[in-house]
Amino acid sequence: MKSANVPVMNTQQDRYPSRGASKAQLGKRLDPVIYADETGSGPIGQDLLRQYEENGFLVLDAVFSEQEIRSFQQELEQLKGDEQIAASGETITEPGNGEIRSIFRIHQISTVFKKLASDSRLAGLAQYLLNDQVYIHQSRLNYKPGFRGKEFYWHSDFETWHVEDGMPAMRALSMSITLTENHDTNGPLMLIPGSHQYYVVCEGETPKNHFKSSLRKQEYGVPSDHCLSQLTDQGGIVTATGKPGSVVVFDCNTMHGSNGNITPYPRSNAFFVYNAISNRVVAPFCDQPPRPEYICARETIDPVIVAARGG
Ligand code: 6CS
Ligand code: FE
Repeated sequence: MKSANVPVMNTQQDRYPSRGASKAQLGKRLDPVIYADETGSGPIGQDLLRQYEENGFLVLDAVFSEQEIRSFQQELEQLKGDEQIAASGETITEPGNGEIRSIFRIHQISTVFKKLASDSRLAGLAQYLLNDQVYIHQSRLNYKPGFRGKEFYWHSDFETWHVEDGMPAMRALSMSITLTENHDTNGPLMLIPGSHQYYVVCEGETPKNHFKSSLRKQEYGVPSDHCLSQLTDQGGIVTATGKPGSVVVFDCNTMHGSNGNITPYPRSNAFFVYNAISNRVVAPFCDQPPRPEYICARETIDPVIVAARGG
């Protein structure tokens, strides 16, 4: 049995090679966007389904009630002030100051967010779009505090999850729930419509313990300027603004990022990443050891039991 700290290079055929000796280029997506069996009726109508397939994301407004939102916001503040979480080594702080940037594993450390992760409005929709049972690959709160909240540079989550976590195919999606108002000024999520149809191959070797820097400021697994320009020239840039309680559903491969926040108003969101059970991670497609469990579920892969809305 190899010890955990010896890189276990994946010998499986790599359908989405990136980094290492790769040259920056726009590859093609090899997997469907919609896996749903569209013969029956699903939780969203045909128009939203087509929009998701074409753009790679959907913005759903007013999904949660005022009361639900208040409970999420109280939990957001409670977790931020939790000394045990701060000392856990699993919290990411903002570059340049100790302010909380991200807290991971919220579906495990918080009763409120554990319930939210299995809510049918989220998990039920994920199961439908991915046409499989789903598990939480990663969950997190991104606080993006006011005044000095830093950016999340452009990236495809899938490129990181494939290369560094060993996610085989594009059969996963993220749901971002707005917890504070996402204005066009306080660093809202920006997405490039249609970018999910290209696999953006990145250059550079994945550094050792890359997650220790990438979650604060990502410099590897990011598109070249030329590739990014090709995507934005084609698809433009959409900012996902919304009041608390709205949901952005985005495909694992949709190119996205967000600017810094110098306004006094935090831009805090909760993210749940639903991966199809049939797409569980294998060994990383790079020569680094697997990332820790709080960033990528590997030991604990439990299918989400979808609960009735708010149930
Ligand atoms: O490395 C990751 O898994 C994380 N990085 C970003 C910027 N988005 C996805 C995910 O949270
Ligand atoms: Fe991301």
